Amino acid sequence: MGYNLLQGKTVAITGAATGIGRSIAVKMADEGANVVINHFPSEEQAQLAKELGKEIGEDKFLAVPGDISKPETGKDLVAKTVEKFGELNVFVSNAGICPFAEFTEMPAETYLKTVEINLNGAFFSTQAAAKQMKLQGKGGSIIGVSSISALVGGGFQTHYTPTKAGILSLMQSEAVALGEYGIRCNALLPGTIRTGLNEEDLANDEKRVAMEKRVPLQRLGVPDDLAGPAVFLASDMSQYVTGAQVLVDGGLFVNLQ
Ligand code: RM4
Repeated sequence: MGYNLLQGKTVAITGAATGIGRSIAVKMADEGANVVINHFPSEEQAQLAKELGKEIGEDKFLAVPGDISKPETGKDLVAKTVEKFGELNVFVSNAGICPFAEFTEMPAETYLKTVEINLNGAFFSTQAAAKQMKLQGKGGSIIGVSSISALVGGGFQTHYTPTKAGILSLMQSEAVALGEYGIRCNALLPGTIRTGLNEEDLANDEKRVAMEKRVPLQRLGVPDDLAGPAVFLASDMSQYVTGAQVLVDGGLFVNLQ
């Protein structure tokens, strides 16, 4: 059991049927929060969401399917959150894709889909969350899951890294726009975390071992490594923190060896 850091709070998390979003959902529930998740509308994701609901407890959980790239999805997620739990206190914009691709051969569709889901999805869903929090007049916390890729390049991620840099910048601007309402906006910057996003990429043992060797903590991250920092940014423990970026990368960024 946690420390009740989110007791009585209601959180909504996008892309949370798997990976980092799922780990954040479990930890926030453990800290006493009601948890609402968005997930891509597919049978597989719906089943994973159902299993998550059983783990968290149906009375504290709601799954709302929807394509996060569409403006109406964020609005629907917020509306259903308020309908079941009465308010929204924390919003985690986590949904994202990273189909690794060679730059010069990348189809336009790959670039456009990545921007639409990662950046447009973050903009529209956090806009809907902020509107609700502003209406409630009780402040709130918005967390954008950016990435170490906001700070460094990726040879097969020319479509993806700009979206992660955009999410970092979005949190900085939302922090300025929403400060007067007591709504804090911060970015989480995961390093190389083993999730479905990079399962194929890290299946290459040579690349995986090379990545592990570059990390001062001498291991790649796992989704649970993001849960604690997310709870910190969601809770009153970070009451004077807004517009900030929290690197969760085992020291990878500072190790240029
Ligand atoms: C991160 C970073 C990792 C990669 C994931 C998909 O931003 O680049 O190395 O595995 O994206």
